[in-house]
Amino acid sequence: MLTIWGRGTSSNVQKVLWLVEEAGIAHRHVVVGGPFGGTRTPEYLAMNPNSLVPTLQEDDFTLWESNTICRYLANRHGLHTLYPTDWRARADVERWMDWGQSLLAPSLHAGFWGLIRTAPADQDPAAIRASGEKTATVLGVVEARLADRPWLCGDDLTLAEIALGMHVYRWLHLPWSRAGHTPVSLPRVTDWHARLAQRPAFRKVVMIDIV
Ligand SMILES: N[C@@H](CCC(=O)N[C@@H](CS)C(=O)NCC(=O)O)C(=O)O
Repeated sequence: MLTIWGRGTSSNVQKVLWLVEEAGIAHRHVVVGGPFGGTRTPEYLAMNPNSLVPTLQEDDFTLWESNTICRYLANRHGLHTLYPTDWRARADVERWMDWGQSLLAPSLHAGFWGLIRTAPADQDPAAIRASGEKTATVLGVVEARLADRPWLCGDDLTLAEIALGMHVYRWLHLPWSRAGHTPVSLPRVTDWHARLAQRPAFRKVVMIDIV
């Protein structure tokens, strides 16, 4: 039996939960991390010594790092549309996954944590605004990429979407105005998000209250 450990409010856990929902992979979900705790027990640390979420557990096999978990599941279940076997097509998908971890997520971090996980009195509006501006600049790369294709890697939704979709959902729905910030309009990114929002798995896993 496949078990996914991690609270569903985590962007990295959402990637994995969206994938298993999207692909119809049977699984058990155990909520741990953040306010739920449970990631510092000897049993959990034996699976994930980082004390972070998500963690995949399948019989005696355990795995951490959300992007790696997604690639493992796609390989394990033969999801070749989501994760192509052609080397160049595969590298294109992986490139966007890496880009999400190294550029998009870090640019959004201060905005998300500042607005959602920080008490109003302690918020730093300038840092939140800078995060909003940086995120829009970074997403400009996606805006350009979508000029001639519906999905990041062509005609099909891939793991590239699964690695990035929740960040765009948050960027579009964060209460930026509380910090005096108005996000620029990125129409192709907004349309791309609207296509994601038509998918039941995305709605179920990602389109939750931002908490
Ligand atoms: N690179 C790791 C990052 C994992 C990570 O930082 N997870 C965060 C949530 S997004 C976490 O575990 N935070 C502590 C907690 O929730 O207890 C991955 O992609 O899986």
